[in-house]
Amino acid sequence: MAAKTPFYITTAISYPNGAPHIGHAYEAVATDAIARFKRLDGFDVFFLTGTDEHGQKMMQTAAKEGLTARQLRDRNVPLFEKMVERLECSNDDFIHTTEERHHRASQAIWEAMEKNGDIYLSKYAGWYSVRDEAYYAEDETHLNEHGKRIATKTGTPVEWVEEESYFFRLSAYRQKLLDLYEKVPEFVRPRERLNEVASFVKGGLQDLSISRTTFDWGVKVPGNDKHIMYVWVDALTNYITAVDYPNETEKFKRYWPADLHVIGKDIVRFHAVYWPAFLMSAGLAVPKGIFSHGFLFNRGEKMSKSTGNVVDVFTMTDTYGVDQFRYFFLREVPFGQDGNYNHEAIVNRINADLANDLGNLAQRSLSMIGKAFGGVLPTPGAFTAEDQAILAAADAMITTAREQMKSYQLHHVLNSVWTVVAEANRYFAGEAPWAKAKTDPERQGTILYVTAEVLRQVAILAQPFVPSSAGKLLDILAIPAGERGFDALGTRIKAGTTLPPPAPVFPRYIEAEAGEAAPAKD
Ligand code: ME8
Repeated sequence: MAAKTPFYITTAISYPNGAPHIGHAYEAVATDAIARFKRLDGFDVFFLTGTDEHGQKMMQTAAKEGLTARQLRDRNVPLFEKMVERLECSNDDFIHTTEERHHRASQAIWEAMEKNGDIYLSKYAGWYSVRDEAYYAEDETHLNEHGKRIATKTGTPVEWVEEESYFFRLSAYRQKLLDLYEKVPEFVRPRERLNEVASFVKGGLQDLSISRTTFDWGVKVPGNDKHIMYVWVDALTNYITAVDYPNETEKFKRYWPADLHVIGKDIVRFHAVYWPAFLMSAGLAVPKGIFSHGFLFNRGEKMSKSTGNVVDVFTMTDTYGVDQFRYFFLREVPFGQDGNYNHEAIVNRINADLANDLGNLAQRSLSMIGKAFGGVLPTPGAFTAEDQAILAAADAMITTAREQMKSYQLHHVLNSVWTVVAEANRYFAGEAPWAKAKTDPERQGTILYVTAEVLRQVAILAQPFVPSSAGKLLDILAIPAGERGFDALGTRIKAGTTLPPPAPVFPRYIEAEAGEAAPAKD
């Protein structure tokens, strides 16, 4: 067997200063869908997620709640672990930046940058937003109507900071970064995001303040205990900590540089400017790509912990079901753009696409095999033009999906698969196998065989997006565990196999009566 190609993929690491919100959940499921797709397509995937536990934001929230940063971390981090589990993410590791391995890696990259002459001690005087954990130049801020200074881009309050600080010579990386963007145009996707970053860098780069002296919640600067690293230096380093940096192990050599960092659009600058500059300085390879997804809005409103407008992820998945939640967001929101959601839109997708289009087709065709053929998948006769057309549409899905996946167009992949589901429904209705039971049982068997084969291919391709339900569908099609990868798409379902009794895969969402909670869907 040929050696598998490695594929290292990460989410951003979340700040656990509150409970996980829908933005965190969205990023986790989108990244998981890519990871699962690649695994099914024969790649050796390493998928990392985790929590970003240091920084002033954690300290500030903790203080407000009368806790220490560590107590806040201990309370909230398990919720993030529970979230990825609940969402059925297939991550291979979950990193905590408070771990010892991570402190070691952060100090090692610092030392490597220092050795390269890129770190110097000076004094910082300027604006800082704790909520964004970001420094802002004066012209990136303004006074609001209450006379309070805020960051113009994000609307968060900024405070004046004046203290001794280590600096990273970011200004020296302007041309190297521009060369990188030019040479690797897919370094940041979607393309507009790369253009924004490139024009920011073209405008000139200031050296970056990378340490603070006024608190101690973070990674200590090697050789100077008074200083704590700027949280973004340590946060970005998580991506190499998880592959054993600073040890050049087999794992490190195999997976670094990462293939893809999946992040939200608000943190592109940190990933596309600071991160490659740190890595170049430390003599390490830069990641192959960054994908910036959009923001989710509840009926058009931005949700965040700070504005208090958070829809609880656990309540949502209890209400709609995990696969239903995953399907909705990955299908509805063009990956890379902002998206809206509301109850009606979610229910509509669940009932139309999942329960009706796919669920009913599976239920009707497989229970007909049960009744008319004793649950044994019939051997097909000669294929008609209609059979060949629907089989060809199913066979073509993988090529289309791979192409769409090259630019991580998850919503297009789902759209292509569900277009075939719609065609299969038209085929089934047009061929009317129920009407052939008495007149032409062989033809009925062929139609049911073809339908089962299309369902098999659809289920295999749906696995990255709706893993449990697609798994159930493959179970009732009696597809063995070893035949669920994309390499099995080139084969045909085996006639003569005894199928288990079909169980419903996608239940309908039924509105609860007023005053009652809606039923859990899985
Ligand atoms: O930024 N919709 O953490 P974070 C979609 N710790 N995505 C959203 C979102 C929303 N409403 N709100 C946030 C951080 N996100 C840093 C990352 S990585 C080395 C350090 C996304 O908890 C956001 O864009 O504020 C980011 O990718 C992720 O959730 C974590 O956000």
